[in-house]
Amino acid sequence: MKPGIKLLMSLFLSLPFGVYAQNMGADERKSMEKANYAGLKNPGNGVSAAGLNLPPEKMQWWEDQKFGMFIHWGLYAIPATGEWTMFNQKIPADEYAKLADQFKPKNFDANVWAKVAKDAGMKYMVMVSRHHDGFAMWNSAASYRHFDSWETAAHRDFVKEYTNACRKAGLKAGIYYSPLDWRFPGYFDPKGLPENAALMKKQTYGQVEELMKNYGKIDILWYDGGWLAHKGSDADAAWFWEPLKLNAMVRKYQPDIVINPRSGMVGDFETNEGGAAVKGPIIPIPWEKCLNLNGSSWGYNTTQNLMSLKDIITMLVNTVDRGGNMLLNIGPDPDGVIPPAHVARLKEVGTWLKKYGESIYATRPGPFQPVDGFYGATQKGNKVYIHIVKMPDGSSEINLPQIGKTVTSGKVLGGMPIKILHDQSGTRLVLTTDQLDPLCTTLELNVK
Ligand code: H79
Repeated sequence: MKPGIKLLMSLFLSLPFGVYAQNMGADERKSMEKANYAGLKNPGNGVSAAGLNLPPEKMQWWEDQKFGMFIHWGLYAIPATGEWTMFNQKIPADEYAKLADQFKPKNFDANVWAKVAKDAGMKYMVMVSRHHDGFAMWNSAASYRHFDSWETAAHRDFVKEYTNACRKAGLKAGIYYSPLDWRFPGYFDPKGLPENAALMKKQTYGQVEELMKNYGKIDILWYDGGWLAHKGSDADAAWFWEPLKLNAMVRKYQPDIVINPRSGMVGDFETNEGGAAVKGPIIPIPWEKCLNLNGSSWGYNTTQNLMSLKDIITMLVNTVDRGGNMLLNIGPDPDGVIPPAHVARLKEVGTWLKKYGESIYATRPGPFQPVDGFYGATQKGNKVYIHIVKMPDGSSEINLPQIGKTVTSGKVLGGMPIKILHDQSGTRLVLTTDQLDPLCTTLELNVK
């Protein structure tokens, strides 16, 4: 083999997977999406059209964020049994609508939410503008039967207050929107009740347009519930919602907005929902884990299953080490207040990130593949960061495989040097037991 070709080949082989993934073309991405990645539901499913998805270079800022705040807040905060209360308890729409008379939060302040997010080390927010119950949290002319926070007791535009607060705090602003609306019988029987279903669709187009047009630059559009008749996938319902048409309209107002995959159109990123552990190899396409800080439900719930700090940090590093962002949900109470215990827990996360954020933000996964239940890695420039979520009992060493790079030195991030030994199988990192952190031992390595 010619030396030039050999050099090229070895360069290619030594490229960490994550870096390679960032540079791949649309076709390559599509075939990767079709692969079966742990935790991702139907990756790559949905309709697509040239130019409707963002090119990889326009996704870099999103991939840099790593940690965001999801907010589920609406009428369902009042019964405090979760955002599916209307459906689960079979409450008729007229009955449920009465909650709007009581929804008059005195202590809601979006700037406080933004501060809680910032103090937690979060870089973006995604607020539910309208969940499946149909109640719009803004001044929505397109709302069916004026079911919105402007034309009811609250008389406030929460989307406006929220988007303003995001920008003031320097946080990226995301909006969650549910295409489906349980108030429409046509949702449950679109073929039998096509006129009613068409009304629902008209509302969706009108409301998405309002959200994209009236609130300045929106960074993320997070659809959820593009199903029909309460079955199937979002992609199965694409014949009805016509997501290519819907999102072409979105791009007219917000050309660079990052769109999730739940409108029935292939998304700019993939989603992994729920509290299940993140496992498996690096996922080389943009993806996001979303889950609840209070495991009871997304909306405010008086039943508490608050995640421990250890669980949050483990979830975050397991996600980031596999190339994902983590969107952690809070459910403020009917008055708009985030429960104090939740604020305190988020603050602890922020304290951890102040110290170890360098190993998280703006990194890419690799060059070492994660080992489930043990460690994973991120990289940035000539630095590699190792997150040890659990050292095997009695051990204080890691054997890293060969990667075609040399680890020249290493230390506990912000702490003391560690011992590094090289042999044919790879690199051995030897720590002293007092260098082990039960929360997450984070190492910083220099590589060449
Ligand atoms: O907003 C939060 C939840 O309320 C919402 N997504 C997060 C972000 C959500 N709730 N449930 N789900 C997502 C999954 C629900 C799936 C099912 Fe079905 C609904 C199973 C049966 C009914 C989907 C629709 C699959 C079949 C029909």
